[in-house]
Amino acid sequence: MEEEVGSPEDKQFSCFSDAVFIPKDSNTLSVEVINSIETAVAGGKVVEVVSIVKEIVRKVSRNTKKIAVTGDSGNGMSSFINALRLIGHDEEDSAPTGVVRTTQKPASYSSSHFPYVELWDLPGLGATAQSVESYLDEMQISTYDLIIIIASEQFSSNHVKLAKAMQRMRKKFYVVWTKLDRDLSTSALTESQLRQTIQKNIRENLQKDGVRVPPMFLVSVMEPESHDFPKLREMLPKDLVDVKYHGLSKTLYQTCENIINKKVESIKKIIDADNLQREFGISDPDNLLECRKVFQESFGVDDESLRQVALKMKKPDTHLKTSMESQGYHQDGGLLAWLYSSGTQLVSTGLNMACCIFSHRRNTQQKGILNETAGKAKNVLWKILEDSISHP
Ligand SMILES: Nc1nc2c(ncn2[C@@H]2O[C@H](COP(=O)(O)OP(=O)(O)OP(=O)(O)O)[C@@H](O)[C@H]2O)c(=O)[nH]1
Ligand SMILES: [Mg+2]
Repeated sequence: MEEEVGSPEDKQFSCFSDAVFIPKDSNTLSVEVINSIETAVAGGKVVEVVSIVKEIVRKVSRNTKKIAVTGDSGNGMSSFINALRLIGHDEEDSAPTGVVRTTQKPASYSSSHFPYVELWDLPGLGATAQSVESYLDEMQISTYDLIIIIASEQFSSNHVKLAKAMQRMRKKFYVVWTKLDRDLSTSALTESQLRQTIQKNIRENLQKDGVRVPPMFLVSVMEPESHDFPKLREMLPKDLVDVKYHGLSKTLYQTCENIINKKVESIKKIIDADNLQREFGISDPDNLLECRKVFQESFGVDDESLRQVALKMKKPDTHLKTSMESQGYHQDGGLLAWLYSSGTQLVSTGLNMACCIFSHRRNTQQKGILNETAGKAKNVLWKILEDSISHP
C-alpha cells in the first residue's frame, strides 16, 4: 500500500497514554474523553483541545454537589437550612423544625440561591449512645462534598469528633454557631466581645484535639440576612467551585504532558535516523529556523495556531504569546550552515570525522529546539487549562 503523504500537522503519533487516573465516579472524564484529548494533543490540534476542555468544564459546572448539615440533635440544623434558603419554617418545602427531636432521616433540599447544590438535613447526633464513627457510617458521610457542622449553646465533644473525622477524611467543612440571638439576649457582653468569646472557645476546643480551624460563621436564624449569613452565602459557592474542579486541571495536564513527552521521544528517533526531511518535509534540516517552524506547527504552537486558540478562548491575540517567547535559536541556523560549508573545505581524510561531529552537533541542536518547542506547548496547554478551569 502506498504510504500516505500528509502535511506535518496531519501526522498522528500513536502514543496514547495509559497513565491517567480517572476517578471511578467521574461522569465527565471518561476513557473516550481522555482519548480525544490525547489524539488532539498528539496531532498538534490545540484549538480542538480548547473545545474539549470547554465541554468538560460545562459538564462539571452542572454536576450537583451535596452538602451535609450535621451536629448534635436540637442544635438547629433544620432551621439553619431554611434560613440559608431564605424561607420560613412553615413553608411547603421547608425543613421541619421543633423543640422535640424532629429530623429522623436524611432529607434533601434545594435552593435557587445555590444552583446544582443539594442541602442535606441529617438527623442529629447525641440522642442515642451511638458513636460518632457509626453515625458517620450510617449517614454515609463520605458521599458528601462539603460538611457544615452546626453548634449552639455549647461546642461539645461530639462537635470536636465530627470536625476531627472531617479533617481525617480530607473533607472541606465549616463550623456554624447558631442561635446567636439567644446568646446575645442572655449575655452581658457586647456583640463583638461575645463573638470573640465564642470563636475563641471553638478554636481552643478544636486545637486541643489537633484539628485545624475551619471557616467559622456565627448566625441566628431569626436574622437570616445578618451576622455571618452574608459571608457564608458568599463563601459557599466559591468553595463549591473548588470542590467541583479539584484535581481536574492536574489530571488533564498530566494527560497532555504524557502525550507531548511521547511525541518528543518519537521525533528524537526521527532526528537520530536523519529522517526529518522525509517525515516532516523539511527542505533544509541544517536550517534550524525551518526546523523550529515545523516543530511549532507540529505541536500546534506556531503563531497562526496560537492566534486561533486565543480566538477560540475569546482572548486577545497576544494572550498565549508570552508562553511562546523564543529563546534565541535564531542565529544558530546561520552558524551551523557556515560550519557545514567550512567542513567541505577540510582535507578528504578529515572529512568523514568532521561530518560526524557536525551531524552530532546538528542533531543536538535540533533536539534542543524540539525540547524548547515541547516546553512551550506544555506552557500553552497549562495556560488553556488554567484559564478554562480556574475561571470557568
Ligand atoms: N432563638 C433561636 N432559636 C432557634 C434558632 N435555630 C433553631 N432554633 C430553635 O431550636 C429548636 C430546634 O431547631 P431545629 O432546627 O429543629 O433543630 P435540629 O437540629 O434540626 O433538631 P432535630 O431535627 O430535632 O435533631 C427549634 O425550636 C428552633 O426554633 C436560632 O437561631 N435562634
Ligand atoms: Mg432537624
